[in-house]
Amino acid sequence: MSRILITSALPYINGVKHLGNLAGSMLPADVYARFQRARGREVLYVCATDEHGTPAELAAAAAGQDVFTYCQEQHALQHDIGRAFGLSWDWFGRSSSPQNARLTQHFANVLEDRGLIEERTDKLVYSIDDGRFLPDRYIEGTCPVCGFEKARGDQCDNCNSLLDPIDLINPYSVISGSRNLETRETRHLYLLQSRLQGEIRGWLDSKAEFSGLARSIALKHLDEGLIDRGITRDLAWGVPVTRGGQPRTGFESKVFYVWFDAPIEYIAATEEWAQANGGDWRSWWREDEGASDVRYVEFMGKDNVAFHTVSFPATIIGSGEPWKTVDLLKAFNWLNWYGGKFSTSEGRGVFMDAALEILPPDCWRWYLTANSPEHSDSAFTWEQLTAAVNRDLADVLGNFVNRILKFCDTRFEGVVPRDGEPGPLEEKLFGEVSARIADLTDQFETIEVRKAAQALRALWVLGNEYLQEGAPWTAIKTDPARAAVIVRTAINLVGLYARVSAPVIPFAAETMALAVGEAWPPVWPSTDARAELSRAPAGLKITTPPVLFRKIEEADIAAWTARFGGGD
Ligand code: B3M
Ligand code: ZN
Repeated sequence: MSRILITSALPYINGVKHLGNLAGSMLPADVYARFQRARGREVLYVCATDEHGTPAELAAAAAGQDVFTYCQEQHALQHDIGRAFGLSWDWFGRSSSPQNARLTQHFANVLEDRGLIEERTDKLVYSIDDGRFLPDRYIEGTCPVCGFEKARGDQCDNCNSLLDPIDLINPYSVISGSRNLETRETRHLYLLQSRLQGEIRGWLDSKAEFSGLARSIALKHLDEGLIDRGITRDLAWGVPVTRGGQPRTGFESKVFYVWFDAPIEYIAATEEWAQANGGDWRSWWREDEGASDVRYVEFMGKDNVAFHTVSFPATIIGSGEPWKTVDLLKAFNWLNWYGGKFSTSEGRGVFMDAALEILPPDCWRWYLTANSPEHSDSAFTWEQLTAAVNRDLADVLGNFVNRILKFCDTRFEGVVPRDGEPGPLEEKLFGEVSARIADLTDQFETIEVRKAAQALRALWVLGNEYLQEGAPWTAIKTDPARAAVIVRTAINLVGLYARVSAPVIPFAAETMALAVGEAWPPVWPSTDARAELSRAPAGLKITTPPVLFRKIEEADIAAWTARFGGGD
């Protein structure tokens, strides 16, 4: 498999995302994409903003903007922040694109032609004063389960029960506050997932590579029995409902449900990318047009798994057309915030924009990778962040790099020395480095995020041990040739570290690469450490970058705790 398609769950448009969103989808997807590009594979990493649905309309209203302008601005903002974090999307699209509208309408039509979509009559809440239906979050009221007074139509944020708007006690319109509500009949399209039960289960059984978490969530839904799903809503903002290219009669004031069109945007974003870059999107998505040699990997938080193992497969498998489906679904647990959850609606936690105000992107990328909420929830703490930055990045990696480059600068005029031959200490190093590269490559290849971070750190540690044992600052007084070998080898280690660290800490990696004349973008090393550690030749002029990682101090933590909370 030389072509790899990567998607990360589409961040919702209603505001800058928090670190939990980053840690559980976009960041690991980016790390994997960077690794595979360095391996020489043809990678396409697409993502997009998820722009439809009631939360977008409500957030726009709260911002005093029309939803079109709101989405445009928020998309640009999320794009810029993602780039500042080093997210190397090949395309960051928008689910409100014309490409997505066309594809969404296409799928609905094909599914209906195959008898998998049916019009049904629903009883929904209608607001007489607002003159409209109140789907999902447009209605609030008292939770029938726990009595919480601000439960939303689709879910109670207090007890997490999934709700039906008509079950709310004492409901009111979120638009006007009006309680002058009644239930009215309205027609909606249903995707008959119950008929696809057997096919979806068979499909899931054929996917040996899903993470355990992803599989168990999918099986739970299949064991409970798939239910038919309403795929339209009484809303103005979204993909219009058509039949045969014309507005569908009786659906003129309705659109497709956001969760119907959002995953289709993975395909549409590829089409957006192709149109902007002259690529061929169908060769990535159609088995009959070349996609049979594509490996498709999805990254997402566990709350999105059901939509990707049941709903989206139902859409594309149900179409009967040869669409590419996911080969490996990597699901993540939650990154928690001091005993609670990060929360966009309550502004709790650290958000991506604020994060970059206080630390460089690599610090966050390393911390969130090393402490990934991969096999269980993980908890953000300022102490852990400090340990990751100060111990791993500053003391282990940064110290090694700065120490050896400085030593070369002061004792060898910044030129890689020529003298001496590798001895037993180098032989030992070559053996250890070879084994560590093999381990790291395996962990990245199988997307074991935390283990990859451990393997990477283990490689960094070897450099410090080597300098400690070799002690070039002593050798230079008695045996300059010996010191030269050590310096030459250690400078080559810097180049190697640039290459293997690049997926996780691309900014520092580039600085390291440039300092020692290593190629950029990086090429992944073989497991032949002897060869990989002789790339920087004698006579090469190196440069000494400023300190790679600044340490976090007590005063920083005090200021951040005051600003963001936590630590109490
Ligand atoms: N937008 C994630 C969320 O907002 C959702 C993912 C869509 S992936 C197609 O929770
Ligand atoms: Zn409740």
